[in-house]
Amino acid sequence: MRLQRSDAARPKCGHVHFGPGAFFRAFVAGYSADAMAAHGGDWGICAVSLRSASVRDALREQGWAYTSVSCAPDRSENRVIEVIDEVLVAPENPQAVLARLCDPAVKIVSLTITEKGYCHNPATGRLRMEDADIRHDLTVPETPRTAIGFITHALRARRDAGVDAFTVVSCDNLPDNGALTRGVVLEFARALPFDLADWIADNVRFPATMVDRITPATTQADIEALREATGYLDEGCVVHEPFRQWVIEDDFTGGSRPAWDAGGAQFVGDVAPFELMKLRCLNGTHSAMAYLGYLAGHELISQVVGDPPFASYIVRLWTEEIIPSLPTPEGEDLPRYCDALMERYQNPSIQHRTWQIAMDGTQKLPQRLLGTVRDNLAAGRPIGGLSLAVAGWMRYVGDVDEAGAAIDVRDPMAAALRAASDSADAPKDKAAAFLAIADVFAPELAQDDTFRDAVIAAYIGLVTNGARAMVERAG
Ligand code: CS2
Repeated sequence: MRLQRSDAARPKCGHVHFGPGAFFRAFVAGYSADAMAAHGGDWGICAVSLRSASVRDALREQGWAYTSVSCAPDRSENRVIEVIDEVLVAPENPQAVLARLCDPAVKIVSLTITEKGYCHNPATGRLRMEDADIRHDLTVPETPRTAIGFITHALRARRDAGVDAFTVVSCDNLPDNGALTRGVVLEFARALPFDLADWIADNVRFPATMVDRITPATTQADIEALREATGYLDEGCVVHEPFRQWVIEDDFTGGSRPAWDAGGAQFVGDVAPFELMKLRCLNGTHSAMAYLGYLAGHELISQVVGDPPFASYIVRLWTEEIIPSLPTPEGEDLPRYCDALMERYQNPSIQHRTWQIAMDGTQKLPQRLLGTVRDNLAAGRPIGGLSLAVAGWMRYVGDVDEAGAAIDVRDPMAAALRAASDSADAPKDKAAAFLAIADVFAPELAQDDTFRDAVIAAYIGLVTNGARAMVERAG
């Protein structure tokens, strides 16, 4: 038997979301369910996939309902979420997506499209005008391919029809994600032959957010375990930790938004300190563990932190290099935040693969590790642990692990990484070739002697001694 949606009344659609993957279903949709359970409202969600049809195909027969499985170390809880109205697959019917975005009832457009979905240069935050999909979207407005193209063309249609703008809510792990999204949308709008950018600048709100819930990709084993426990088949289920935190800048067009605070979302004036805390403490150590842990043969994050030298390395990264770089957000205590993080990483019920987190490193490194390095260099603080993580990334994207087996490197810049790796033989020259990738390393950083020396030495150390030995030294 397949999971079926209940007969409860369906909210009308007021929200379009790009990126219907596991994180959206475990996070944004859950908060919307809480908001509507507490206060009603027509905040049903039209979810849009920019590529694959798999989520649509999994959810359609279930009336778009699915199970959110919350896994604590010792127990799990299932909750059926019924807030999705439909899932559109953009490449199959881009006009349907545009039509939905132009519906005056739609007040919110949110995004979990991952870092690369913004088509920006990770080192500068600027839109990559040379991106093939952006070029397409600039010239063929009827059938956009990117979220940026859909949003901007829909905003133009709304303006022309005299319909109010929607609010654009980025929920990706990018620094100042609201301003970044606004920046790329405005750059895109300025490159169009319509007078649109000023209207967007004046009328569209792009609140910043900090999002947090560890949600590994759903596996077949998760689907089977849920079937065992419930008796129904749910191919759209998501498995995540109990913890969640959503901090949102309270800046919405006409104040129109779901009461996400009913589920505990925090509406604040300034998200930046929260975002910095989360990106550097959580995502920074996640990436460090992904590269170095994978190289040392660990498949899961819980195994990485279960290996004592890794646990001490991570604690040392927090206490000596990351926490000193951060302002304390209101209501937070940074050492306690990191203690809680360690417990979250240890959760044995969360099967989070190092390989999954290692993906798309070129898009992640700047905000997760390099910003901290830059701040520490300016303040004369240590960077040894961070440099080892950066060198770990270089070693990882070099294609072979320590046992000589090929690594399946997934990155939109895979070709440039391969070219850098192939351009030299000696480890120190290879590391230098990676440092020369300007889309990742801003020139001031790549030319900083302290950083260069630390990364090159760590890279040579990794080649000579292996990841675990280097982590042991650093901890
Ligand atoms: C992870 C994040 O895959 C990754 O790169 O670091 O997805 C992480 O699990 C989330 O940001 C947690 O909120």
